[in-house]
Amino acid sequence: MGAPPTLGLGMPTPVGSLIGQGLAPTVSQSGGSGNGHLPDSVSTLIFSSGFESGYAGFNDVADNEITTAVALTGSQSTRIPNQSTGSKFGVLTKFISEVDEIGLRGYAYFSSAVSLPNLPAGGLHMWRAFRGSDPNGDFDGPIIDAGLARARIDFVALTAGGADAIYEPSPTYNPAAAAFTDRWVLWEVYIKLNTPGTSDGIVKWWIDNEDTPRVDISNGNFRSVAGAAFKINRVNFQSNVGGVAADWPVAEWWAVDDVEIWVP
Ligand SMILES: [Ca+2]
Repeated sequence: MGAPPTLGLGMPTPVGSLIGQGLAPTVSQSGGSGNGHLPDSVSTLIFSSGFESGYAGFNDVADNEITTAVALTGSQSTRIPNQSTGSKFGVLTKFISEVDEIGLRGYAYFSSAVSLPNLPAGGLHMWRAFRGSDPNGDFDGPIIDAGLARARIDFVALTAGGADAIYEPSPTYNPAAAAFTDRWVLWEVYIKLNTPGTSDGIVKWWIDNEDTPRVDISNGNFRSVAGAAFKINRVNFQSNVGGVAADWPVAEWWAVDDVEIWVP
């Protein structure tokens, strides 16, 4: 096998993303001290992975693949195939100590060959930050409405109480659109759970190192059960593609590289 193709052409320098390679996170992007656009309240880096040593440090890995087909840094990333056959359900979980707020950074790669079909009861579930399933924060790809084949953030409160909510990026972000395919796209996500019973939860989602977050809300209500302390205790950097067995081309996949978890 020859040298793996890395996708450096035409991309911005992946600043702040080299810690998975054993390098110190000394390069800073705007708006933070090494944590990019994430606020200073989540300035402690507790986990990073560039996948050069496989899935070291992850607590749960299923059906994902280490690949040299694409890589942002180093020679490897991880990719998830679709699960339309029912035999695939990608999970890449990192358990963490409970927190009320969290920052996630990492790079996503979608090939222009990915169709991201809208599925009647599924879609592409990309990143998840949650405690078990309550509350459950998804970063979803295609959604139910065929006219809305774009990414969104979907919070499901479940037994944590609160209110389910969907946050659509503005402007629209469709990871399968030509502007975002065949290259690595930086995602930065900040979540601060609300004071139970008060709608003061924060969600921000930056794409492509843009200064303005495409999702920027400060009135989230993800938990309301009196006395309960539903917190974030895990992150799925890859979840499942498909959600249901449907007409998703078997060969399709998307990739992730250089992921980071930041906490207070
Ligand atoms: Ca890598």
